[in-house]
Amino acid sequence: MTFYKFPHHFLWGAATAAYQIEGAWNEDGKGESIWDRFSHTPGKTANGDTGDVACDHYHRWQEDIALMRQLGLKAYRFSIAWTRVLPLGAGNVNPKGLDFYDRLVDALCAANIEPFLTLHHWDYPQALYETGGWTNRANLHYFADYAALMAKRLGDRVKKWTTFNEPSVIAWEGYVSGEHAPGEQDALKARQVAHNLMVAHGLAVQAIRGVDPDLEVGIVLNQWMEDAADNEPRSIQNAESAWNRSQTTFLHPIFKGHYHPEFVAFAGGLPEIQAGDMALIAQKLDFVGINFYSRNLYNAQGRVDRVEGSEYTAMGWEVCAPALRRMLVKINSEYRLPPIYITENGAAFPDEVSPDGKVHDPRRLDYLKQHFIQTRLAMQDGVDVRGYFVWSLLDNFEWAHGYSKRFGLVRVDYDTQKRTIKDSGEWYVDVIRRNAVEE
Ligand code: IFM
Repeated sequence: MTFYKFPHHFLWGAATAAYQIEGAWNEDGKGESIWDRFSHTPGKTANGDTGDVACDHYHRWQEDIALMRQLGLKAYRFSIAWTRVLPLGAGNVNPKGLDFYDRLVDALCAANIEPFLTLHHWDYPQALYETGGWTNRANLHYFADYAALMAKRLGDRVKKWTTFNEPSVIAWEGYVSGEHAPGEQDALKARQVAHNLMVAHGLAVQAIRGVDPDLEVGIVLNQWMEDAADNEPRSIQNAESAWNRSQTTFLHPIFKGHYHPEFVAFAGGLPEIQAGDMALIAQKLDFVGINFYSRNLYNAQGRVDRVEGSEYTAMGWEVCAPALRRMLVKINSEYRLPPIYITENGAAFPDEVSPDGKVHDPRRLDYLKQHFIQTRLAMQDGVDVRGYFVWSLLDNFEWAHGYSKRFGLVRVDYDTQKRTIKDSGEWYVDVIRRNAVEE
């Protein structure tokens, strides 16, 4: 039996995002987001599912905080629905929206759970989209205004702020594959969106620090590992090029101040960059959030579709925890990084409620255990990881997959909104209590 002890102040938490759990899509003055519009468009999501009700967290947040307490969470990562506080994305503020997050943060603090806030987790204001969205430079300043508004209101209690969740998904799924809102398919536009998101990130970092220089600001990037299947030079080269093309997109500009040449070649050239952009993007951050789920594997011929002998989650993602350690060590050696938080990690599996009323989810439990262990090993390798947020607290709306994929530590019955802590959640209680994982 090996015992993996974590440092004293390690921040164990769970994560969610507004559109995936809140529901109340048009209540109390909330404005329309691109995800409201997209999910209401026939054919865009599995089963026509929408986030209209989701986990009804907007009405059940107290019950959900009670669950967080039961789990013993030290921190909770959540996002603000931009259009709940600024229905049109800019201009008139909706006091009821601000009050909602105010109450939520108060209750988290009262429960001794540290709030860890994401400003934008994909639910972009429809009204701003109609004025050019992320491709309109003027709109980037509205994101900074929104950041300042939230920092003024919550900055006395929320100390850790992130600007964007997974900008790559916003750009590529939203503007290349079109599988996410707003559902466009225009690679050149996507490249510009990716760059403009970085500019908006830089403006928001300044805006938050303008409100209070002591607030800690970061961004959340999703990083996959790109592994070589063997020692063949071609396999190694294929993995390395894949990394340079797709995993450096945001790490490079943020931590080196320029785009990786292989990313630029892959994207068909540089986006339009204005004077001062790169310095704005490369501002020093207080921490970086890393989301990790899986890896890609390459042999001499190219990407391996299905890895023989490997387990796959319901998302079709290979389970490979050692890839998390390799990825952390790689980014740590290639960039001068601030402290890292694993801001998302978890797995979707087709859970069932057993006759005993419980959800026995040994595969999710094992997935988490292996990833916690690999993180601890990466820390021993010198990577400064300060905390870990399991994705997700609750089963929730998994974007284009609707409610068909369950990631939660807590099961949600969408007919009754009943919450049931799964075995993985019960196990997590113990991990947090002992601040250790045992294998
Ligand atoms: O549900 C998403 C989340 O919104 C962003 N990161 C990946 C998760 C699982 O796909």
